[in-house]
Amino acid sequence: MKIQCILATGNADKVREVREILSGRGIPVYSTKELGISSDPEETGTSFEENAMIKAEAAAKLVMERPDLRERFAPGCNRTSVTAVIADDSGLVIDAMDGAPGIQSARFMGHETSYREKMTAILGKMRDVPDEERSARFVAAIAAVILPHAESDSGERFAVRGTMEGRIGHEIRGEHGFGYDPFFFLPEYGRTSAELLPEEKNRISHRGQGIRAMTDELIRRYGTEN
Ligand code: ITT
Repeated sequence: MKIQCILATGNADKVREVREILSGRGIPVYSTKELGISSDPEETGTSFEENAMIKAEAAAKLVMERPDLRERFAPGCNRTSVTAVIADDSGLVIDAMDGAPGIQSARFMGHETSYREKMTAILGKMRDVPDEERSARFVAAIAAVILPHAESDSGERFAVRGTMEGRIGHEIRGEHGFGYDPFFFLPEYGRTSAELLPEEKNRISHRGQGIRAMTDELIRRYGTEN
């Protein structure tokens, strides 16, 4: 079956990265924004996976409520294509801070606070922490809700996870990426993830791994590469 994805996010950087990662696999990705859907459900889960599923389910519900989108992405009688509404819940887990900011990464110190301020505050807190105790990882859970093909079909759902290990550096460096990338140091590259080129980051990142695992799972369940 032909596979297509609707990416449920309000974060334009995630849309850009997911498109870059999926280009080449022939799977079209539509963002909720370009479909005219805006969903920002409360992230009440206690894990990345739960929150990713909350976002995917909320967006899938909105797609099914819009007659034009339902007809386009979940036509009752068409079994030649399958639409996965996918969502990413991600964040930075710092061991020396007991896993913070974790699932609170976007909300940490408030949405209005810039990432430069958030990173500066964390660097201050960790001033005396030696390198061997500065371990951290980016985590991305990618959840999928498969839109039903018929009234009786309840739609499958599942989630996968990707991680990228590194450590908190001592300064803010680099112009690429977004969020916490400029102080996330990758010892084997001698650079922060904001100093990697986009294709280098996508090759090793939590999101790259998560989206590739999700793509493999979709192809395994629903068909061949398009
Ligand atoms: P949506 O919920 O609409 O997808 P969001 O930005 O609110 O967008 P999250 O709740 O998943 O997304 O928060 C993820 C935060 O984790 C993100 O805003 C960054 O602060 C951080 N983060 C995740 N992936 C990152 C990456 O690749 N590089 C740097 N920071 C990242």
